[in-house]
Amino acid sequence: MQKARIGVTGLAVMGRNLARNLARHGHPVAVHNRTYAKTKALVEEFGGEGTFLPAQTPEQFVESLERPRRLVVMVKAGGPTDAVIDEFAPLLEPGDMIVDGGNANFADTRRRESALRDRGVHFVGTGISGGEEGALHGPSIMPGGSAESYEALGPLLEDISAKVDGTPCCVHVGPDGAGHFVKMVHNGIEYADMQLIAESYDLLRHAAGLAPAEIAEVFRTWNTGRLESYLIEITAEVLAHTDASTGRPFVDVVLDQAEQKGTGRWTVQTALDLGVPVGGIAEAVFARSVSGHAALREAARHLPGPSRTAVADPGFPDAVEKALYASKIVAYAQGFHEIQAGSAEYGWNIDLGAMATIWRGGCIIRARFLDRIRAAYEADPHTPTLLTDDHFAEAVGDAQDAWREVVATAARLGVPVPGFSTALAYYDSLRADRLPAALTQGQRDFFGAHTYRRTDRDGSFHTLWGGDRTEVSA
Ligand code: NBP
Repeated sequence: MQKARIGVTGLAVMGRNLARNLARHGHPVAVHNRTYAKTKALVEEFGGEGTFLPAQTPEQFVESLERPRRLVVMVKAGGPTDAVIDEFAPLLEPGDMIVDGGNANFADTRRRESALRDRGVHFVGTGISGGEEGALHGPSIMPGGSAESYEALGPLLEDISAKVDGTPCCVHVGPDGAGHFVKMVHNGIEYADMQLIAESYDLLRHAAGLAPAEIAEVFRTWNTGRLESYLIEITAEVLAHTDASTGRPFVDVVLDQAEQKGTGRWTVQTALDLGVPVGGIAEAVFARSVSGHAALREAARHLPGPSRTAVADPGFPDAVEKALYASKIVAYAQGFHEIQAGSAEYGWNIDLGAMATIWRGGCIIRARFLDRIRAAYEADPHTPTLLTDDHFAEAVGDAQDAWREVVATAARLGVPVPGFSTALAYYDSLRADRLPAALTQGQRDFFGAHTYRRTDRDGSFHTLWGGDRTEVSA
């Protein structure tokens, strides 16, 4: 009986396309789904694309895989993933691998990896980005798990991943939950990137007074320069689109309430736990949240705003481009800081430059810009922030006047730019000689005797605020 090199269980959009991608690359692939109809439909529709071995039961599926078994799970994250693991794990033998390609929380992945390790089964939490198109034509793949499992899986995953300049967009990220952690931060950065683009659109529309079709042209121009990216490209497409039933710009007939599935929120929650400031990502998550609070917005709609409503400066779109580029550098610097902190906390030893390399293709945030980040980490793998890299420092330095002007204009005209503003505040906080945190420490010592350190000598101190205000060592 012919054996499959790899198997995919869970054949909704992602699993089906991943299985087809594997088959198209000449890898015999076993396919299974809880409901057999999906398996049958896949083989009937796409059987000609390669060798598919359909299985009706988990036993048949496991039996059809060559050893060590490579079993990819592409089901809904959360409970369904646990249910599938519980179903398949008893059928596996030491050395076999379960690859979870869903959007799992990295903490769940760590728990699952540890439980399966005790049984000798490798659990490989793997981030896969690029949506259904990416899964079919080449996604960006972020596998965690053991180095040993990557030896058996890596060549297959690299084969089906996107390629940029011949380099696969797939690399072993690190042990246990490292792959899903990095995928989570990737999605958080994606939220920030989308929010900054949305603010740029809003400014061009409501501050510069351009129509959606005109703004589409601005984005098309930007896409020929340093901002070139998949997200800028599709922004131009969406803005140029006309609604067929009304003849109005498509963007004007879409309800302005953004949804989210959770990875952006996890990125922020995790950043809070790690003590990493990721304001750009947090504001993006909050901006979606604000948009969704319909009753709150309705109640506040009558609140007064500024009387001036537009700018006349023809150079404004160029200034917005600069503000967007600078804010984007900040958001990515924050995301990479979070990966650096997670890697240190969990002992993953993640190569940050390699993450930028595998995000250059296949995934939603793919962009020319990522090559710059790769180069920055190549120049200094331990740089505390991308902002001090020569290229980025110069780019932000050149952009800063325009960036400040854009944020000030937005404030004057009442256009909300939480992403631009928080990015600028972060930049100014990092470069400040002195922060008002000194005052905060004084207040904390005053009301809670929390103590403070001094600039001129070592140790911790407390001032006797309720007494004669002398200072004592703490
Ligand atoms: P869904 O997330 O919609 O999940 C549907 C699949 O899960 C079906 O195969 C379904 O089987 C199976 N399933 C469920 Br639901 N409960 C199950 C259970 N208790 N036991 C066994 N199977 C169960 O599919 P998707 O959109 O293809 O996404 C798959 C994974 O990839 C998710 O984790 C998702 O977060 C992740 N992801 C998705 C995208 C994207 O663009 N869609 C991008 C990146 C990552 P059934 O057919 O029998 O109901």
